[in-house]
Amino acid sequence: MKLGTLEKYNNIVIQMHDNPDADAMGSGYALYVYFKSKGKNVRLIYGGSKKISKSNILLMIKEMDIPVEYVEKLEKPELLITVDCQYGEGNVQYFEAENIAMVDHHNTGRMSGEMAEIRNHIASCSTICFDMLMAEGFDINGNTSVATALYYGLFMDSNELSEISHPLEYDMIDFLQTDKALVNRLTHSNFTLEEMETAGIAMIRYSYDKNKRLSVIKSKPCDPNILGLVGDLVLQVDSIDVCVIFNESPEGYKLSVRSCVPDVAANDMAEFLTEGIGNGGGHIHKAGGFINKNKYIRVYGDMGIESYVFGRLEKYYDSYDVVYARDGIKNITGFELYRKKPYTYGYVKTTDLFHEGTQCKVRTYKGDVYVKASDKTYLIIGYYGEVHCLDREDLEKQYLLKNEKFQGSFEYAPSVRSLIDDMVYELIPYARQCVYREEVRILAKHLENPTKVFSERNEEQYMYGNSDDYICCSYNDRHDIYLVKKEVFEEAYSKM
Ligand SMILES: [Mn+2]
Repeated sequence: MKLGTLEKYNNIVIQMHDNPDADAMGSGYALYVYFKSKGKNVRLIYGGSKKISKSNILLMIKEMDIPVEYVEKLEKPELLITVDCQYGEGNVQYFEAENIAMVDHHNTGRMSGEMAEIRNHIASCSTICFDMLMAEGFDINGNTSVATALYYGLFMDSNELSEISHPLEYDMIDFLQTDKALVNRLTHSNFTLEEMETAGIAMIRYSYDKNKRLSVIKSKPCDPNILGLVGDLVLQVDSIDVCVIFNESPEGYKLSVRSCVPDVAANDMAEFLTEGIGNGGGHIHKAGGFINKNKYIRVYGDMGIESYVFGRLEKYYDSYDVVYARDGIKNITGFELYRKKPYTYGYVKTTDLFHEGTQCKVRTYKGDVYVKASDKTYLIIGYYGEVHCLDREDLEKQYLLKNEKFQGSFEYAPSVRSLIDDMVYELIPYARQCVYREEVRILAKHLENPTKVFSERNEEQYMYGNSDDYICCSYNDRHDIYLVKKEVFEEAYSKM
């Protein structure tokens, strides 16, 4: 969905979920300002049984001058846009409307379409609104309140930015010019005394598994940010390596995962705990997730959430094999020989974008890569849009370079920013085609069980594959072990 396409409507109501949080407010306010700037008749509302009472949200409204209205009745608008929630869900009061649009990051099973923008791998709805406003060329930084509101929405939905992982979110943080003093004040009026007590009680009632060095904590309903706070504290305990903390809200269960050991990545565990019933993610040490109550009931009926979490965690620890690349593959039974099909990569000469010597940061779906521009330094764009750096000599040795323009499209287009003046460029328009020279032969096998592979280069972090995927190793080096997703494998390799 594009915001521009909604401009054909004149009477627009933006509705946040009941008892709006910072993310709903940031999203709603940003869209309000956008449609106002287009000369629309627009209102920002929420319904439900109670008016906002949380002090940080009240402060946000006052300081940013957000024209939010609490309504019980609503005259049928031409267009109703729900933000940080989806029309018809339990957490958003029902109002009639001629047309309905939605912007949300919760997983309810609904997909994006002409009137819906749903991206459930994004930490906050504010991030999605940021991206949509940027796509319309809207000057977000021209309005400090809007920039700050969007930032604070992401900040609060990601446990103070600790649970973010998507490059779009890093872009947003880099880009927004916020009122830092206000964010600081908001951060210091976040919890009530009652919530402090809730956090204390949650910690007293921990449960602990000595063998797994795992602690699970169920807290009473409270601000979701309490979860991250308690999780961070609990992880500092000497006998705890992994902590899952969760609580219930009217629409579902919010959870935070913390881990300080390489064999459990917090984001993996959060994904596993919410699989099929919600959404989870983050990075290896800190992650968060949300379980949708309707979906939970559909799948697990009246099973108590505690039994679910414990059962699911038990399954998580039992469910995977571990492969250390340093040990190599000793038994090749079941492995077959494959050849890599020719695949066209993109390559870019760094001095085509920047002056010799410029320090720059390449942002990709798989994290940031730092390089110094020089005539000899080239960037290669891989299968997923990930980028790595090579010098001219190695590039020519390994790849056949062509002059044709490289045409790839990725979920997140890799971009480069100069660290000197902060100029950002997309990489793809500068990229030309290249093909790997050598015939690559590998041994591969369908995984039987979900597997974690620790590569030789980085034993801090593992690759995770489920039983659909393939485990591969280089024909010439049995220590060069990696996992490939089924759909990629079938496209990239053929049996010999
Ligand atoms: Mn949200």
